[in-house]
Amino acid sequence: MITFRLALTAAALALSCSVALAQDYTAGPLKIEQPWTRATPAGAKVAGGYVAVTNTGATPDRLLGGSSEIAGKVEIHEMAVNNGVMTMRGLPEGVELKPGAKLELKPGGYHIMFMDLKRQLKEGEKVKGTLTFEKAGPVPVEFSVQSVGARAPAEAHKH
Ligand SMILES: [Cu+2]
Repeated sequence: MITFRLALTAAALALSCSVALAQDYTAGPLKIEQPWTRATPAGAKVAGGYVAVTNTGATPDRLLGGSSEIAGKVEIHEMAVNNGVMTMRGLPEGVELKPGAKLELKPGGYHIMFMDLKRQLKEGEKVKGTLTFEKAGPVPVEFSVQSVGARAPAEAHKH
């Protein structure tokens, strides 16, 4: 009887979690919150990736880049407005994670750039990848794929 009830509970949990929700990760003093990306149109060659990283440690670290099953390469980029024009530039040195500070990679600012996309990204799926930090090293994460126009990751459900 107990086994039966457990199985039911597991099935209910699996159902309520079928939406691709963004997840949190930790790597040493780094708190990595809700990596996400957006669905892409057919034939797109690049996609942006977003995440928030809090450095709870006493020493700085750097987000250098990463890798992903869906991209030929993964870079860290910055969007900035120059003379009224939105431009994007690669940051080969990555971006600093100051002790005690939270860095948000989000649309319109710092972002992860998936280059040489190998396939189309579909809303609701999860994409495996790693984020590479200077000190914390490579950290495996999953990016949840949100809608084409999403500005933020889907809210995490409370169980
Ligand atoms: Cu970019």
